Amino acid sequence: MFRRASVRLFGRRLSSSSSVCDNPFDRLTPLPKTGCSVVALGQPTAETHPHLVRDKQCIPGFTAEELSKRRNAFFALLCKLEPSAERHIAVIPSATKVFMTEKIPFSFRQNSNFYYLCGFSEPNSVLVIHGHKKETPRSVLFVPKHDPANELWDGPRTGPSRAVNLLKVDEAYGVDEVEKFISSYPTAKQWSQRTNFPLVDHLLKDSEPFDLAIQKLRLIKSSAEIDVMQRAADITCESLVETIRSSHPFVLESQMAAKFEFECRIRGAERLAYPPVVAGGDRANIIHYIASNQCVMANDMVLMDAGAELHLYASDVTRTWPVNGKFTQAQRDVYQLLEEVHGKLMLSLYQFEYYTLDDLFEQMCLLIARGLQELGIVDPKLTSEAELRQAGYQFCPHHVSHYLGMDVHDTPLMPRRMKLQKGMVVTVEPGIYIPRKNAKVPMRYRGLGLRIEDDVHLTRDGPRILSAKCPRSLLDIEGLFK
Ligand SMILES: [Mn+2]
Repeated sequence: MFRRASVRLFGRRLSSSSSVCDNPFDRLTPLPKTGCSVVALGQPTAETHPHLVRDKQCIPGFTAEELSKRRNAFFALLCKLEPSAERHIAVIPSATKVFMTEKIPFSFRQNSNFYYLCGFSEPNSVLVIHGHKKETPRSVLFVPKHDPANELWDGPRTGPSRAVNLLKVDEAYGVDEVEKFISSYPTAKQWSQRTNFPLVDHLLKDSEPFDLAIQKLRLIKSSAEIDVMQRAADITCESLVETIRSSHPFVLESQMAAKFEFECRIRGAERLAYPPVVAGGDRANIIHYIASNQCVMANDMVLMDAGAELHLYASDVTRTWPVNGKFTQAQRDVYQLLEEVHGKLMLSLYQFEYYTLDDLFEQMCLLIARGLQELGIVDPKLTSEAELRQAGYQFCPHHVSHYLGMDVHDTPLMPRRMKLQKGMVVTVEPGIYIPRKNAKVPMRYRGLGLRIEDDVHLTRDGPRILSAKCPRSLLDIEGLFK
């Protein structure tokens, strides 16, 4: 932006080679020859945003073929769920625009199911997948039509015909035609998702939710999805490292939250995947502490649970560290125990096919209780596993894991008591929480709250930690301050 010396301001003379397409990415990825003559759509394309969408992809990270395979697999699952029905019609609404205050929208995030199945990025749209159970289903997209007055404010819309070209759905129409399409559709088993899209809700009174089918699909990630999730995790890890390094006694939680978000966004994340928890000292014992408005005392640790979202895929990482760069002996005792628990859970994941997430949770509770017995925090007389698990649970009120994907708590209908499978991404997040008011434990441990959380891809060769780039061991964390 600042390197073209011949550009003068106030319209006097612009260098002949400068253009509105001049951007900081052109040194990384040359813009195509057609440059500015390419029509901008309502979402990035390989032509207009080559730094986001690679050749052969229709949306960042994914090809139209992959999206089409997802739709076919989704339809096949619906047919399997209701084999007696000859025809099926599934209506998948997009997210709608939500307003913060008069005419001021919240920044838009597409509905995950809708985007997973078709990749369309605009609000107020509907995807319909329909057909006979013995045939390949057809996909019809209903999207906002071109409207110069609206596009003046909100930017270009893709419109029906270009949506077909870009996303390779079978047909597309203006969204005002969806009602006619659905009401004139022959008798079929109807599937939909509960939504705040009134149009779709009143048309589909007899429909059944398709959530189970879509979540079954989304639970197992493709290699393209893993690529995006790996990049999201890398962004998170690099940003966490920068945030840890920049912390110091009396740092404000809000400064660390801002630092983290800044580091994520300059690395390409569109937003954070969830409001981060940045909790100094005893506040780490409030599991969903998101106020982040306090100052962290010199000898306190900070617990930070945060993740970048990249191309609608989440990462979710937690680290706990002393803001002065050196663990006290009490912090060290508990941190080392937690690190060991984390390590043992990761070892179990080498045989993930024999375990469920609930099994891992029970393991965590037992390991925490045994470790805390050694520290004189849990009653040494407890010996039965059931008693110990119960005692451990008192120090970690949350689960040790959830599935991760486009949503942070991804595919929530998939039970945590099902055996783990290749292709899943799960978090591993043991924690130990000792609120200051817990008068039953030795004074030096009161007010400590710790969690270590990583994102783990389960592969044929065992667990692969997507968030490995962020140091986890006590020594490595202290090393970040040297
Ligand atoms: Mn988590």
